[in-house]
Amino acid sequence: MERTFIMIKPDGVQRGLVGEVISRFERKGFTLVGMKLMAVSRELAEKHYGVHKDKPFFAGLVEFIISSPVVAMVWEGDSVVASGRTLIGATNPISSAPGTIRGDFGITIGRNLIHGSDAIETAQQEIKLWFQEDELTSWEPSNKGWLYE
Ligand code: IDP
Ligand code: MG
Repeated sequence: MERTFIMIKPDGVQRGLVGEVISRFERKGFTLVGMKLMAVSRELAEKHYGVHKDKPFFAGLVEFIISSPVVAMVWEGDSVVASGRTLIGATNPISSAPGTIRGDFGITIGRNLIHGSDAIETAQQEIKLWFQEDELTSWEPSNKGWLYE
């Protein structure tokens, strides 16, 4: 089963949207296998966004991510990486489709509420970066037969 790393950023937590985000992944049918509220270290934030280290927004992005707690999660399900990105919406919330998390709740790119892994390989790296193996729990949802044929 595929897994993806989802993080509710400081703006999502501060704006009281944790339940809203979890609810959207739950009602889609995905399975939560790990979750923690945490203060992010500068080292972790820099590693997580390492691919953007030469971009002009990198320093501000890192400051933002470490400024207030985030909720880190791992979700599981068929095609959850791509589908998670669809639920989240385009990077810039002003042009994210209505019905997506960013489209419904965000305005500017630097406060776009949520992170989701962009590929299966990235997801595996990010899950390893953010979670210890024993912080993830595999379990069989009792409604699985009603979600998958
Ligand atoms: P993604 O989160 O949709 O994958 P990326 O291009 O990987 O988007 O950028 C990572 C994060 O960096 C974005 O979610 C956003 O918070 C921030 N970011 C990207 N581009 C800009 C920008 O032009 N100004 C400010 N922040 C940006
Ligand atoms: Mg990205």
